[in-house]
Amino acid sequence: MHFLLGLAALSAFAQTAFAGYLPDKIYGVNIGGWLVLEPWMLPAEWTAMGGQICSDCSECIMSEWSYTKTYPDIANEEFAKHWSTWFTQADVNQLVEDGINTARIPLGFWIVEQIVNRETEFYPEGGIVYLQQGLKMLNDAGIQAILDHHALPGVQTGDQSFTGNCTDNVEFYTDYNYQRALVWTAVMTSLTHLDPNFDSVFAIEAVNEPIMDANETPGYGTFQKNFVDTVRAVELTLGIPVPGMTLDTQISTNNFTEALGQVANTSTIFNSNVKEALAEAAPILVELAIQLAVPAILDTNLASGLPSRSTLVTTFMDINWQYDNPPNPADAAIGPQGYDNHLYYSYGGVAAANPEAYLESICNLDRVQADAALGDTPLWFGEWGLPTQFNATDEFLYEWADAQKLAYSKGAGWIFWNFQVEQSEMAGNLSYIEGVKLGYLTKDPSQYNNASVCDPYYSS
Ligand SMILES: *[C@@H]1O[C@H](CO)[C@@H](O)[C@H](O)[C@H]1NC(C)=O
Ligand SMILES: *[C@@H]1O[C@H](CO)[C@@H](O)[C@H](O)[C@H]1NC(C)=O
Ligand SMILES: *[C@@H]1O[C@H](CO)[C@@H](O)[C@H](O)[C@H]1NC(C)=O
Ligand SMILES: *[C@@H]1O[C@H](CO)[C@@H](O)[C@H](O)[C@H]1NC(C)=O
Ligand SMILES: *[C@@H]1O[C@H](CO)[C@@H](O)[C@H](O)[C@H]1NC(C)=O
Ligand SMILES: CC(=O)N[C@H]1CO[C@H](CO)[C@@H](O)[C@@H]1O
Repeated sequence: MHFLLGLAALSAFAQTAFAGYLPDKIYGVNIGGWLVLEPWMLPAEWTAMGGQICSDCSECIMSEWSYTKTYPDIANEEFAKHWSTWFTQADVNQLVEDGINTARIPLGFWIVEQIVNRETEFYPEGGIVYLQQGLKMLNDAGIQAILDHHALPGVQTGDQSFTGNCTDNVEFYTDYNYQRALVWTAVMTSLTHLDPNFDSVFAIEAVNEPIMDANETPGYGTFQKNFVDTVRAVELTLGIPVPGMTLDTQISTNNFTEALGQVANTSTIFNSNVKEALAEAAPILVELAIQLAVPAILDTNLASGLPSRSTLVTTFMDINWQYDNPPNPADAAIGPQGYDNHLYYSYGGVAAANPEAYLESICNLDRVQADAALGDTPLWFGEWGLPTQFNATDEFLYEWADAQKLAYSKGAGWIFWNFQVEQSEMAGNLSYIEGVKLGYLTKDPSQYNNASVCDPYYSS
């Protein structure tokens, strides 16, 4: 049967399946510290595993890379324990009770194990199965998910555990690593549309926190376009309508991975980077079809409702994340796209280190308008938290939570960092679940302890 005709015939009976659906307002949490382990968030567990904590993370065993290099024989097993205990059904139940509608899931490139260069790159294996299970829990709970490419091949920013390898050797902004990120993107887009466990995924984020100085991110604008094209190429191959784009390949198979190969071989609407990514993703998906038990990858007649699915929301850090004449991700958009900005006051450089200055700053935040003026809308705040540079009183933390939620809700909403942290002094005030228990964060995330908190601070 002809691939596309087969899908069209099926669609009449298909149930509605969702992708690309943006909640009215995002009230979200990050599932951080899970599939990208940041040791500072769980120092007791990390040191019990054999890791170390030091002030410069490149100087000790303080990243997944250095841990796996040090303990090659036990890393997979130790991480499997972590993956199965850090984020559980009990956590999902708690998030439902707390009214959370969105989860941003930080992922490393190594979750697609086939793109890891095992000679030089050291990462645990097996995470993808836990991702599938976690997404199923979220989907069953009605919580939507963003797949966040948080730790990029080659490391996207220096000296951070959150890139997987704490190093000043930043190599993401090269052809080789951009290409691997596109393969990752093709694989994740395919799984999202073909594995029912991924049904809760509505967005895929290209690059978490690239270097802010655009002079140090050569080729990033081209990558943005290739990222969107890769997502859309997979979707067109599946028969999912993409606004303003038509596939020029006759697909003559129900075997999706073979169809990817046909598009890679004959399409003239995608460039060679995108087509190579499709071709490289195909054999990886054949393996994942078996590992994750997703028969629809090999026979899309088994996938229901593809034509009724909608395109994913491609997502980037906003243009104002960078300076020095950055590329505008809005120029890459084809179909629905979202923008992410992160704001932490505790590192300094945003406002003077006192409560009044913090409130004056956040209450007059203009990032949503500034981005919208450049086409970067809808904007959500994909990371924020309650930490401060001073010893905050409880009274201030109530105001600080309310004022930030007010500011971020002027855009598409907010995603707190993090759903939980280990209960230790080091990681204080970063747990959403704990913050709700203590009352700083309201039980209903759309509410405020005091919705007038900003009134004395508005400057106009
Ligand atoms: C990872 O970090 C090590 C140092 O810990 C460094 O030698 C290596 O080049 C880094 N790899 C990448 C891809 O940055
Ligand atoms: C589907 O196509 C792939 C090539 O991409 C091939 O390896 C696989 O055997 C095919 N599967 C089936 C069930 O025909
Ligand atoms: C694509 O082209 C390559 C090289 O000519 C060929 O080996 C492969 O079978 C083709 N794939 C498909 C799916 O047509
Ligand atoms: C916060 O309080 C702790 C202990 O009470 C103290 O050691 C520290 O210096 C204080 N920090 C600031 C920034 O005031
Ligand atoms: C809410 O905040 C405003 C502004 O600071 C204040 O005037 C008002 O008294 C507060 N309301 C409550 C119930 O605390
Ligand atoms: C959850 C948490 O750690 N809350 C703490 C935040 O900071 C205030 C003030 O320092 C503490 O009182 C809370 O216990």
